Amino acid sequence: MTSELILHHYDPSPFSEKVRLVLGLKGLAWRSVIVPMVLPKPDLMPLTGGNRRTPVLQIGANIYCGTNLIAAELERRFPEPTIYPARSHGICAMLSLWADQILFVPSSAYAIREADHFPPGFYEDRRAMRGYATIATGETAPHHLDQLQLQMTYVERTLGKASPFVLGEYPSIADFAIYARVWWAQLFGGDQGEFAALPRVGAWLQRIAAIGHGTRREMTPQEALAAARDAKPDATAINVAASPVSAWMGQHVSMATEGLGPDPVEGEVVAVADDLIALRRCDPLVGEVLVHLPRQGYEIKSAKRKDA
Ligand SMILES: N[C@@H](CCC(=O)N[C@@H](CS)C(=O)NCC(=O)O)C(=O)O
Repeated sequence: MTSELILHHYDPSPFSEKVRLVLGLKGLAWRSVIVPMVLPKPDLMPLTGGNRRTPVLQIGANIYCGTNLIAAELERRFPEPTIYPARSHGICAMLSLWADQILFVPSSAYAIREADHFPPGFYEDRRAMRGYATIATGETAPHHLDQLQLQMTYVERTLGKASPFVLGEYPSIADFAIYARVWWAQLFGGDQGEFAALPRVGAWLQRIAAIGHGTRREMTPQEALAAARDAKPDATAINVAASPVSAWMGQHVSMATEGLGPDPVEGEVVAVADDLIALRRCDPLVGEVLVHLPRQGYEIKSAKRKDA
């Protein structure tokens, strides 16, 4: 039996929205597990081994972190329709990084301008995660919106009659990464005409929203943990690459993001591919799991086995 696609996410999560649209484009059925917006996340940690970021994709005992990696894995398993039309992997990766990291800044600062929409402790949690305050008050919100609008003019200039999507005729992961930022900025208190001056962007937003999320069915965290416990991880599907980091194969390592909020995950390297490293780890609650982490933006270090 093929394992179900389980997305650990929460509704007001822009990175999750990006993945939900991939599921929508591919017309997939998936199970939804809602994770808390702030730490602690006791039902997620047994699966990821320390990566708290949202979303996480679980397929049996295979765990995938990072939205670009999750999208690539969904593409590998369900190639049609593609999220990289006309061999656009490279440009998609570049545009996704722009959306995830550069567009991220004003869109998030604007989105979280009012505390009413967030659980208690939200700002403190994010401050601790990033190491700096991310709160946009009423005073700074217009500046962040201005920065976001400015960057969205790049998208306005890219879209045209013959190019309904960022890369032309077909939607791609680049559309979803960019859309997720605007969706997030408008989630609380939009639409107050934030993008009224950008008519092509306005029509494009509606086109992307119409793609939907596929077929979502809720699942409890306990059911998801049981699904991992009952499955065996499988590294054989990974296209192992000859790369400078393949020297890590078989070693016990710690992988942490280079940026703020490192969230280190430890395990034994069992596969190295162009875009990912898979770590095998054992958890008392779920047994053996394979945590797939992106190589992009992650640092890998030798670590001592706790049981050694
Ligand atoms: N590079 C990561 C970033 C994910 C991310 O930062 N997600 C936000 C939510 S949209 C997050 O994890 N916030 C903290 C949390 O959910 O605990 C990815 O592509 O998945």
